[in-house]
Amino acid sequence: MPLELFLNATSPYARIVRVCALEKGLEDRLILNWVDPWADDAELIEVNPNAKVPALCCEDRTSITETLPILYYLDSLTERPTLLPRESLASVLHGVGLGMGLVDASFQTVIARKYTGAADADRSHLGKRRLAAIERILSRLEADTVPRHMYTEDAQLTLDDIVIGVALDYLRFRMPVIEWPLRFPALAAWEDTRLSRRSFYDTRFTG
Ligand SMILES: N[C@@H](CCC(=O)N[C@@H](CS)C(=O)NCC(=O)O)C(=O)O
Repeated sequence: MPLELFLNATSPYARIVRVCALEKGLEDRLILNWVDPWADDAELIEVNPNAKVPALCCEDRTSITETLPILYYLDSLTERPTLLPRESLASVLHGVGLGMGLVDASFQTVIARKYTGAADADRSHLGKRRLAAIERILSRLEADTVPRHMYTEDAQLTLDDIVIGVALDYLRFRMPVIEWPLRFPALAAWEDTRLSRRSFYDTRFTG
């Protein structure tokens, strides 16, 4: 059986997994099962009782839920390229943590706005904390001296490049008024070439 990824098109979490699968050269071993996680899809719930995407069915039909364990598993499937190089593990995971934090704060903001209205969501105690977290993480990423790979065709990306890259794209897609590229020039220069990378282009957010 091939690997089976449950996903939807606008999920930043699922996109991170897809980019990683492409970077690992796993596309021929992977089938994509498009589902609506909000529709109580029985097949998804069977694989993930938490009813969230992404969820992965492995070749032996073991299911793995949650983005980071899925990424860890995908990275283990081939030795090269590795998304988690041992020699720079701490700095890669530093970026992965910040990027996942940015995804979480942005996605929760988008969902809260959708279900309770933007004004109420953003004025709530939790809403203010989420927006403040987005600002602080962007500032930290801008100031970070950690070297990241440019998205040129021959670069070997690591997991931090992928998670932070998708997080920034998600903000641009769902929260454009933040205008982060205008306010954080180092990040903007870094991400400038991202869509020339096939894994990012083929999985770009649309709609
Ligand atoms: N902690 C999870 C978050 C995944 C998540 O929230 N996925 C969203 C789509 S972007 C979802 O499926 N939401 C459906 C729901 O919350 O019921 C992960 O890291 O994978």
